[in-house]
Amino acid sequence: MKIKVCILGDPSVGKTSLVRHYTEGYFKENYLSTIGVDFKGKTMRVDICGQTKEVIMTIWDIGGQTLWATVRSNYLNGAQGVLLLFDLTNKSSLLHIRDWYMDVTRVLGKTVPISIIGNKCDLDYNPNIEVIAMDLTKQLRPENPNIRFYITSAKTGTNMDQVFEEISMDVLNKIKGSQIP
Ligand code: G3D
Ligand code: MG
Repeated sequence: MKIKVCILGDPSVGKTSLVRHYTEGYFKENYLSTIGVDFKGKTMRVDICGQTKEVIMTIWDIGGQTLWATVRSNYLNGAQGVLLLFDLTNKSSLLHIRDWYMDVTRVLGKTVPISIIGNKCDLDYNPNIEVIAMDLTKQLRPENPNIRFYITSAKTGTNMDQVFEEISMDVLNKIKGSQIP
């Protein structure tokens, strides 16, 4: 079984770093800025109804430039889970999360499991930004019950596994739920 997860957010918030650290197991400075789309896969074993199944999560890392708006629509198609990333040290990247959210729901035309992620928690940041992000998550929950909020560090790996494991479980549960007649 294969699932598709897209990661979106402003430039430089750490999308490529988070995906690479998770799928390749290390953090490296100076990645080339993502142009277009980068695909990464991760195979996981999950327990579905008492059976261990292999699930391949494909993570699509889409460049954040507005220039890529149409590319974004095309590549978001069929996304079963979405990670919206912002930088805890950059308030405007959080303020854009609502726009990213609207974009995603407009393109997909339905709600899918979404996680809002404040990245770079290894750096000093104003704790207020976390409060604002949690508020936003709460505001969106009535229309999307499968919305979560995390803080992560692509550098140290804090909460990284949890983010990817939980979004894949949410996606799988949603698939399972829709298969019940
Ligand atoms: P993007 O894919 O969202 O555009 P990148 O972002 O993954 O290219 O990361 C942008 C910059 O932030 C990179 O720095 C990267 O090393 C840094 N970065 C990403 N995640 C973290 C994190 O969790 N903690 C810290 N401290 N830095 C992070 P450079 O200097 O290479 O541009
Ligand atoms: Mg990138």
